[in-house]
Amino acid sequence: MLKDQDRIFTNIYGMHDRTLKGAQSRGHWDGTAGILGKGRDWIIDEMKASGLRGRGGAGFPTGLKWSFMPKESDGRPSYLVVNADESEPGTCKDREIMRHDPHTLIEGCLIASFAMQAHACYIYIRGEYIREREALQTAIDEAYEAGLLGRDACGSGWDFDLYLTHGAGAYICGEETALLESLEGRKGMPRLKPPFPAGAGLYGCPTTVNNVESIAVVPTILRRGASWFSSFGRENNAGTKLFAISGHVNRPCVVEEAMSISFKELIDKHCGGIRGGWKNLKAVIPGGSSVPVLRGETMEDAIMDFDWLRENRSGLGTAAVIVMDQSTDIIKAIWRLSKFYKHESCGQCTPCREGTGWMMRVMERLVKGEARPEEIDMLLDVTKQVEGHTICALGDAAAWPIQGLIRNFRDEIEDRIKSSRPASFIAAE
Ligand code: L3W
Ligand code: SF4
Repeated sequence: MLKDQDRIFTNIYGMHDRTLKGAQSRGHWDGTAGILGKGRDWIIDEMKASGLRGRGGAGFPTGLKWSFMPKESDGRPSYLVVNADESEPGTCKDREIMRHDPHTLIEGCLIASFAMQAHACYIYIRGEYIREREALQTAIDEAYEAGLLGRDACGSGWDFDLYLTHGAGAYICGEETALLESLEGRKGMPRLKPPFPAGAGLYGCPTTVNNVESIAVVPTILRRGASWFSSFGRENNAGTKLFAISGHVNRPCVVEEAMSISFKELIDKHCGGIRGGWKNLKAVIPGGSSVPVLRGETMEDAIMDFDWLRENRSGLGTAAVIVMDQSTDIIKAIWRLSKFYKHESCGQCTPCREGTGWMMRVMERLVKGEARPEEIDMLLDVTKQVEGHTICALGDAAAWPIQGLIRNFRDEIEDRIKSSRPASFIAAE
């Protein structure tokens, strides 16, 4: 288990003072100008050496992503954009950072922007995070007043402005290029990639989009050293990580742990175990709603990192761990996700626009037990037509949970069809 002295997020439960004074007493903003003084190459090299992989779902190496930004300006400004549009079902880790530890993020914005020669950074926060927006804005104002942001930020000689802007409830605006469209004042629809944002992002300028947690860990990594951070977790899965655990555990929580912790330790140590004991575990979605659901038996030996979960045909995603016990109607649970993705599809590409509706409707028939046996393979076929054939990852995200359901719970679907028992969801809806 991670020791308290190795936790980056020291105020994740809001037990301490979140103001600038409180943050400074916990070590934030300590020697920031000195870190900037070590130079851009040092910062990016250190981030690469730390092994940090993006915490927003895709796990792309952060230092490598920063290195894609131009070293020499071609006349266009560079930007950092922080993706705080946390909307993945089950995911509520960035919320805790912004609510209780906002200065960790703000200091990270300055350092990361400096490393990428960005004089401006935009934090795009989801519209529903009203309290978090207020907490963040208060902290930004404090940092300006203290001279930590603005002209000659922290006395470093670097001019830096930080802007907070918010979304209006669309999940798709968490996709990085839809987010940029929204920031520019247009409807949030994903752009075709390439070009990646590092080549042409915000207003056509070089831009890096990073998740809140990815940026908030930067100051501590640079203060304590890349080798300290990379000492946690297995190779290629370095660092500490926030896990948001919900569902049928005794104490749902958000907790910072070492990457590669076992699922069993994570649940026993921090959540008081599975509701009704381990035998009662039925299924787990280990990384937010976009990754395939796994059977409970598989999870008993699971290692919570990118590689183990990918090798076992799921993913770490946002590390939002959704636990379901034997009382769960798993078909109905995945149907509910289908409904979500259908609702959130931006509709610009046909396989996603039409496919999410198709998948949801067949899922509805499976829940009700009205489907014919051959519809299971037909549904699987539809998921394959959507997967990999769309502009952004929402198509994959809609397809994968259903593929996981069919792969791992086919027996239950077949039983439902055989017994044709109506599901409780008709009444619930
Ligand atoms: C330059 C290249 N840049 C990749 C950059 C790219 C992006 C990052 C990852 O997210 C995941 C999905 C779900 N040159 C590059 C390059 N990049 N190749 O690296 O890119 P990519 O395409 O692997 O993924 P993505 O589309 O950014 C998809 C997860 O996101 N997800 C989660 C959504 C919700 C939240 C939340 O609530 N916090 O994140 C939804 O699908 O796991 O795997 O920056 O530009 N050659
Ligand atoms: Fe829009 Fe779906 Fe296409 Fe993404 S995959 S661009 S959400 S229609």
